[in-house]
Amino acid sequence: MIDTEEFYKYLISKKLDFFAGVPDSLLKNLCACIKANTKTDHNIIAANEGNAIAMAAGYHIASGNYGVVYMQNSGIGNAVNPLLSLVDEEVYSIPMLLIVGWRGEPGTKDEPQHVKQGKVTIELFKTMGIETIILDENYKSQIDYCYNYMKENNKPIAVIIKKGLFSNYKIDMPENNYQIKREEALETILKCLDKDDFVVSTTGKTSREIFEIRERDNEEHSNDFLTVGSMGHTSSIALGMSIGCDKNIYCIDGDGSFIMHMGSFAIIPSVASKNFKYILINNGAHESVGGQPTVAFNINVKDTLLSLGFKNVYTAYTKEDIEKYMKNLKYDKLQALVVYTKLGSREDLGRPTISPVDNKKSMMKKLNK
Ligand SMILES: Cc1ncc(C[n+]2csc(CCOP(=O)(O)OP(=O)(O)O)c2C)c(N)n1
Repeated sequence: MIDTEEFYKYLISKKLDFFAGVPDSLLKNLCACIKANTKTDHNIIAANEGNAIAMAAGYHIASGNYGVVYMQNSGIGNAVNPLLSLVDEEVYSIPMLLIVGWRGEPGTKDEPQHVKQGKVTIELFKTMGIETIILDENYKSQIDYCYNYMKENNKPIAVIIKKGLFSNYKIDMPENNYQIKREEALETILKCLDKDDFVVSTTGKTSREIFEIRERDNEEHSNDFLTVGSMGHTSSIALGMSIGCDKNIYCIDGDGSFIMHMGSFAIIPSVASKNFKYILINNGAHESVGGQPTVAFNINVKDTLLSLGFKNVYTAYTKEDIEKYMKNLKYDKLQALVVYTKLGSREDLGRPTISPVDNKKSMMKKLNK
């Protein structure tokens, strides 16, 4: 195990003091330490991992220093384009240190959405010509090596982080004054749906909670598409479904996911049919992976959606608000509901026990009969 604070201090001693990235559960202690000790314009929680690569590139161009980008290996997909067409040695040749959480490491047990990504993580970097180092207790010499490598080669280099590598660091979950928890909001939303309504729910604890609510209530899972991976794409999956059938499709999104691929909301109003219903659970944080803040409380989500072409956007703070506005969402218009919730989830929250393929099959059977 590595002492998280000592590791952070070592990075700073090497002038590796500009951070950008998307939080990850394996990096939650490191992310908490970076956040607690770094000024805000030197730790940018990015919309997505590709943006973080681009910020580190810009920072290097302007300062000559090397940026540090942290991400879960799921984020490699978002990062590939700027890694290959911006920072690659055959393009602008820009060095940066990548810190990558290794979910789905072969030989360990992990969730289905991490298994393939975990298997190909090292190979993906190899294919991109990016050297990888699996970080361990000898981190000082490994970071020295990375530093010299960046200096000599003007290329990115990645350190890969195994589960449990970083010691605990106090995680300060941001507080807010909202009244209900995400799980209570989800229970209320699900109760308001008809048997014929379908749900596409976002990555992280939202889908886990929906799964458990259905289990507890002895309900089937075939109406819920639990988007276990592919963070940020829930709204586009729901859009495709709403075009592919005439059922009401309720997208239940999180603010981190909404922001990750916000561009999709420029497209949705231009094509969405009236059966596309959007619900955003806004807790202002990446709660599922350690509560790192998002910028969702700084932006006016309602006005943003209205300006993009949504006809009505309702704002809910209580169960009663949700019940009231869920009735309105049934009308044939492009509408959205933004539910403001506090942070926190059950300690004993489980994970879906049906496989993603079985989840999809049962939904397709129901939709196509
Ligand atoms: C591309 C990608 N980057 C990062 C992650 C790790 N991750 C899983 S859930 C999550 C947070 C989602 O935040 P939000 O949508 O606000 O939902 P909340 O957890 O607050 O309910 C993150 C960052 C991921 N799964 N995929």
